[in-house]
Amino acid sequence: MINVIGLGYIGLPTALMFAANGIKTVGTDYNYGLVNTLQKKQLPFEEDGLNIIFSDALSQNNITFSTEYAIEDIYIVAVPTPYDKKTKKVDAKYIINAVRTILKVCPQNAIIVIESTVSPGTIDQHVRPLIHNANKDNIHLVHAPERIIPGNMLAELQNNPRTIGADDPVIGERIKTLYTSFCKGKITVTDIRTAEMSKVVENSFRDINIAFANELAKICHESGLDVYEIIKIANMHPRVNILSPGPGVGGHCISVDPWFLVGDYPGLANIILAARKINDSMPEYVLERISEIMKKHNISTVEKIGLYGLTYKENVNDTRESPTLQLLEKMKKHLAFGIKVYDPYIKDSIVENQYLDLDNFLNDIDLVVIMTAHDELKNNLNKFKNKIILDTRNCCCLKNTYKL
Ligand code: SAJ
Repeated sequence: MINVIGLGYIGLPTALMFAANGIKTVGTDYNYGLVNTLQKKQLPFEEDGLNIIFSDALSQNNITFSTEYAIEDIYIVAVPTPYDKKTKKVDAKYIINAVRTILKVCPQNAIIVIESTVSPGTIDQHVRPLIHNANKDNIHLVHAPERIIPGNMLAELQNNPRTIGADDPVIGERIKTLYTSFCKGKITVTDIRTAEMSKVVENSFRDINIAFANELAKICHESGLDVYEIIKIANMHPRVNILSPGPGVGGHCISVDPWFLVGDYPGLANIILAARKINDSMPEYVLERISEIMKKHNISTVEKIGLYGLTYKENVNDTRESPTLQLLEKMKKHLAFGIKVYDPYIKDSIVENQYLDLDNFLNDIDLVVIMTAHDELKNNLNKFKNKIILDTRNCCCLKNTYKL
C-alpha cells in the first residue's frame, strides 16, 4: 500500500513502523548494498528496539525491500537534504530525483509525502514544478516532517506529535489516518509551507537555546563561576529551561537546518545566525581550554592528549558534523598533529591516531578530553581516575576534572 523512498536513519524506522503496524510497505533505496543487507534480514545500524519492529514487520509479511520504485497509492520520501555550504541553501537534489522517479511509475491521484526536512518554500520551488511539467496535476503533495531523535527513535515515532502539511485538507486527513497506525501523538493538519517552516523553526529554537548555554559557559569560565550550577538554579524558575553547554553542535539536523533560514532570509535571521556562529566556535573554545590545561600541567605535546568520543552525541554511531571532527579540522589549521582519538561506537579507523580499544587509548595519554558522554565512559569511570580530564559534557565526577 505504501512505498517508502530512502532507507536511512529516518526512512528505515518509519517503513518498519508502518509495516509492523499492519501497513503493507515497500522500502526502496538506490543503494544495492543496503537493500541486500535488509533482504538478508540484517539491520544496517543500531537503534533501540529496531530489531523488534523489523521482526514484527517480517513475521507479518508486510515489508519488502527493493532498489526499484513500486506502483503504489502513497509514496513517503525520506531522502537526505544537505545544505550547500557556500550559499547556506538547501540542496534538494535527492528529493528532486526521488519525485522524478515516482512520477514515472505512480498511478493517477497518488499522494507524495515528503518527510525530509526542507527549507520553507522548497516544495513550491522544486517539487511542484516537477509534477506540473510531467502533466500529472492530479498527484497530491504532502509534507510530513520527521521529528524523531536518534537514540530514542522508536519511542518518539510512537509518541511525538506530528505535523501534516497538505494542499487539500481531505488528503491531509487521509495521511493523518495512515500515520495514526503507529503514532499516538496529536497530529496537526495544516498547509505545506507552514509545515516546512515549523520544522526548521523547531531545530533553530534548539540551536539558539544550546548557543545561549554555550555563551554562558564562556562567560562563567571568565568569571570563575560554575555554569552548570547557574543553569541548574535558573532552570528552577518555572519559565526558564536552558539546555546544556557542550563542545559544539553536530548531527545532520540542528547544525544544518538553521542555515536554511540564514541562507533564505539574510539580514532577517540574526539571532539564528549568531547562534550558529557561537555553536560553531565551541570546538575552537575546547582547544583553548586544552591549551590552558596543558600549560597548567606542563604537558608540552598534544600526543599526550586523547579525545574521548567521535560521534556527534552520546550512544549513537553517527559522526556527521561531529564536534570532534570539527575540532580535528581546527587542529590541522594550527598544524597541531598527533592528538589521539577513541570512540567505542566507531569500529573502523576514520581519523588519524584513532584507537579501537579504551585501555590502549588511556595508556598512551595524560589528558583526556571528554567530547561525548557515551554510557561506556560512565560505566568505566574508574579507568579514568589517574588522568587529567577536561569534561565538556558535565558527566564526570572524578577529581582532576576540569569543566568547560
Ligand atoms: N547538544 C548540546 N547541548 C544540549 C543538547 C544537545 O550541546 O543540551 C548537542 C548534541 O550533543 C549534538 C547536537 O546538540 O551534538 C544535536 O543533538 P540533539 O540531541 O539536540 O538533536 P538531534 O540533531 O539528534 O535531533 C534533532 C531533534 N530536534 C529537536 O529536538 C528540536 C529531533 O527531534 C529532530 O527530529 C532531528 O533534530 C531532525 O532530524 O531534525
